[in-house]
Amino acid sequence: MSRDAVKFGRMSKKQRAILQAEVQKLLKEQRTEISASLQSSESQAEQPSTTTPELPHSIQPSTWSGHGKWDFSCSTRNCSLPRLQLQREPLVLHTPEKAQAEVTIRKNYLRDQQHHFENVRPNVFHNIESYCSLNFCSCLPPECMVSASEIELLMQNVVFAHQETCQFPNENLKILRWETFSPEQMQRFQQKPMDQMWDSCVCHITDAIQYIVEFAKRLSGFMDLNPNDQIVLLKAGAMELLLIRMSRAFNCYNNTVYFEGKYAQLELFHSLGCSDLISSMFDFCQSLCALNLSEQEMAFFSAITLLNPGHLWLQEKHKVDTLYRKIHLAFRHLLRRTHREFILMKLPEKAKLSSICQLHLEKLNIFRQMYPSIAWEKFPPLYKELFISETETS
Ligand code: CFG
Repeated sequence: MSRDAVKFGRMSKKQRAILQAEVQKLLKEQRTEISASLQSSESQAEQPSTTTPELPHSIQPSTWSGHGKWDFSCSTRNCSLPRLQLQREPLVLHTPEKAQAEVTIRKNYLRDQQHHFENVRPNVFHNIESYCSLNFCSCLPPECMVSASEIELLMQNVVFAHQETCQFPNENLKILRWETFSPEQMQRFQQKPMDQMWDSCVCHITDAIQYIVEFAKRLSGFMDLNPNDQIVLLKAGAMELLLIRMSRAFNCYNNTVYFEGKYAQLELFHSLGCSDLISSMFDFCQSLCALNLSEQEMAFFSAITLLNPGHLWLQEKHKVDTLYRKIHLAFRHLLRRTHREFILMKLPEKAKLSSICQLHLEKLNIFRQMYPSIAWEKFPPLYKELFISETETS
């Protein structure tokens, strides 16, 4: 059976031609819209000193009440804006003075690092030697050889991108670590109707993904990729990065994850009707937690997971490949410096991450068959754009 036959079923040639033309038109429209918006936010990102960083609403100070609780309303709820383009208008995070102060601190930090790097001679020797050997191992083609200072800047870029978009400070998550839901509270979640539980989870997931899109946009080189490739990488990587990030909100000692104000055991998600998916997510977080990754390592693991040059649909694979290699090199340099090179062998395999994401797509499809209108009308546009195939979004 041909692919088209699977996609379109039995229909006349004429009917099929009409349908295919419609699908093509929709595909084209959607791609144009997404790429236009990714580009428009690119131009905003070009003036970091005059605009505040654009981050989702939920990062605003009011969301974290200071008592270790978040506001459970979903920023993506009933909002027509959040899609891959993120917000078109930058959201004001802090007062302009505070934002300016942050920019200054960051600039000074970068300048100091650069100064230190260029002027402390013994260090330079040491570093160059180490960069050279790493460059050599990574087998970069000569045109992609990276200078020591480029690696250093890349290292800072990846770490900053993560820090600035990590959604919750680690300290806040740690404070709440031992606050778990009571059996009665658990029961209340478990008795929720399936569609309602899906709805809130999808909403929280989409919120988190907005930060991931922002992380991608802040990675140097990502916005220089062609718009098709940016979308391909995000479609494939958003869920993977969410899983990696979720391990920050996972307590491996009692197997709980942060969910709506407290840490929840896997049984709490019972009414979603996908215990195999949830338990593989928990297992994944458990295995990642065992590595005790620092925030820097988490940042790099996220970046190399996102910039996977192996995707079938990439148009400029070589560009992604070069970026991937450079970031991998910077990662190895960081690990060498901190004597943590062994973790490279222990990081979860790509196949593990993709199989969980595949399972998510399968469960979503089952849910959509059960509640077609809910998935369609209530799920945030960004979630649909990422996880519901383009040919189905008509
Ligand atoms: C860590 C925790 C959260 C989101 C992201 C929002 C959440 C959802 C499953 C767990 C990236 O790291 C994250 C959680 N979160 C922020 C909230 O619960 C929340 C809000 O406004 N009030 O609370 O979403 N947790 C979460 C889904 C697990 Si799942 C169904 C995939 C096992």
